[in-house]
Amino acid sequence: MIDGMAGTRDVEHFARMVEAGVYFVVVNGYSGCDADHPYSLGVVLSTYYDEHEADDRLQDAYVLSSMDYSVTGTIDNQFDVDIQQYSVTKAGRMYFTLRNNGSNGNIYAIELMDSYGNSLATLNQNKKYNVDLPQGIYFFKVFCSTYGSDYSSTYTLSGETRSGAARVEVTHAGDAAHPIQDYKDDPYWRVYSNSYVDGIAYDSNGYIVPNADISIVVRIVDGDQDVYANGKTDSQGKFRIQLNIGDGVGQYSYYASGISWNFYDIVPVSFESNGKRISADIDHFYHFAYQRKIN
Ligand SMILES: [Ca+2]
Ligand SMILES: [Ca+2]
Repeated sequence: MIDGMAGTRDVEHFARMVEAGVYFVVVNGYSGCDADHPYSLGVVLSTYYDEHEADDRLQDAYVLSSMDYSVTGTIDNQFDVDIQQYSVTKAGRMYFTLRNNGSNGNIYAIELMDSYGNSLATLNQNKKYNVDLPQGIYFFKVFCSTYGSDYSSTYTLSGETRSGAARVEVTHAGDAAHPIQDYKDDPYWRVYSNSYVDGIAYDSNGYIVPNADISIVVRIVDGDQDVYANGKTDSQGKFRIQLNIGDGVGQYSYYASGISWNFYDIVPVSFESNGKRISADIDHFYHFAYQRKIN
């Protein structure tokens, strides 16, 4: 039924779906003989397997076919491991999480492996990870670091890989059609607490970057703190990211003749992609604070 087992010094492990019946397991030495060191063999039958079984070896891995993935499964017995294969088609930063969906008994863990099955890292459940990876094929091995016999509880492995951009152009931000000319010194895009920022991301050669990671960093006056807003570009290299920066404090004011006083801040804005600062065609926003109507 199974042939071509890996010949290694490691623990060999496999799973197969079987019909009811009688089965035989034959153990051979892969090479040589050693009378002093016994092997041990364990077999377990499980009827609670998940839909992706059997996926316990690299060659039986369940293939994650899209760049954004989410797979839910169970570790249904003490021997079970679930292996997923994932292709990084363009070098980038992979973001992923292994979530424990409420099991108190099982503690899940994940091993990230290269295309040969060499371990790159072993990581914990319920944490967000990111790792920069070159193009290639990778494997995730989900297992229980502690198995609490919780055979029906599920884990969810989800993640994605984002490309790095080198530069962004902001095409629009806030409520006005154009950067506001009237205030302080330069024209600035006028943004509010929850404004959207639209733009395009490019690589260092000037080509648009689809699926690029984009973070907007606004240094607001209130608390003198950096506030991040994160998103990614679409297939055309365009992004649309919503800010969540609260109202400005009103360091400056502008008198709109006979109508109102507008209070605002001019705040530094910068951009990052996969954690690295990148260049941009703007460096400040007009950050609206409040308005006083003139009666
Ligand atoms: Ca499983
Ligand atoms: Ca499995």
